[in-house]
Amino acid sequence: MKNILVIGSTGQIGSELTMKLRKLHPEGTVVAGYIKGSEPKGRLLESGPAEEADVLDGEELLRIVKKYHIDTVYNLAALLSATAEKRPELAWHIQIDGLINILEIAKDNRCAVFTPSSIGAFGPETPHLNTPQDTIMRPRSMYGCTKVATELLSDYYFHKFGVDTRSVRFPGLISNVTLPGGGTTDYAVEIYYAAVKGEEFVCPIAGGTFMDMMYMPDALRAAVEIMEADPSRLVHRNSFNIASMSFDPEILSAKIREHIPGFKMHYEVDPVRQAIADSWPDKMDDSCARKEWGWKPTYDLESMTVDMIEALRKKLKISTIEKAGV
Ligand code: AKB
Repeated sequence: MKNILVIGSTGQIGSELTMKLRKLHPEGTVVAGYIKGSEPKGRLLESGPAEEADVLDGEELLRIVKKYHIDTVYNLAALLSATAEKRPELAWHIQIDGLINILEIAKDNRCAVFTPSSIGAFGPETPHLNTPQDTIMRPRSMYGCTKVATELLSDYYFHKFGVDTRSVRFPGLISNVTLPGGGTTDYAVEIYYAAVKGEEFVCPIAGGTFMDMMYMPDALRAAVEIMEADPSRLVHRNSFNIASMSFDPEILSAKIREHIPGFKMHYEVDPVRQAIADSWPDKMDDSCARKEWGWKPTYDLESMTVDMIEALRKKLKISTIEKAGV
């Protein structure tokens, strides 16, 4: 029986991961942790317990871990890359001071911990094509600094104290349930909303800028599978490159146009996001994840685009009806 705490359960990843974990572990408990102001609603609230779980409040986290006999923590609390550039101290506070609170509790209460890293952990000196698992990591963004420190701290607590920490370096994640916010790769989500609504998309990332991207169902599976992997096979822990597709805004808009022929896009490049994107890999090599725990993506750009358009057409139609008060 598993008892899991998802910190950041109302965010882009958390809102879907919490529901997936509840389906996978009906006999256990999956606690939806949230911060004040972003309380869970609807099925997320109704399908299991929810607790205010601020990573900066260690006492509160400990109370939750003890109350539900938590054995695994998914720590998804983070400011994404563009927001972290605006509020660097807060990003460090949440991502690192918060992580230490979690790791200390995990050490004393024998919890496994998943804290995602990101393509943002790499920097301009990193090889951008087929970025190796083990390579130069000198990010220039605060988000990147926190992700490298997250990987190091997570490995430190494993080697020093035996805390079962594992993680993946997420590419930009594309999803249709909860919008991301403040990320460099957000454009690849927003473009689908604009296309389905029949709006022209203003792209903040320049044509020719390639980044790794992944559809949310694959990302959720990766988060679950790495935590279920046979530990004796893991040479690495924090954190694994995982990849499924790489594209630039031109390729993405052309793919959308195959399904929505009238779709239009023009560029208004955001210099902060562009500088971050330019420093990130174009395409990562994920062979270690494939070898050590059997990672394999299922979606490519075509199958993701078909699914995104269908899901958003359904979702936006529902919200139109709701707005109209029907
Ligand atoms: C961001 O753009 O900041 C995130 C990420 C790639 O980690 N989506």
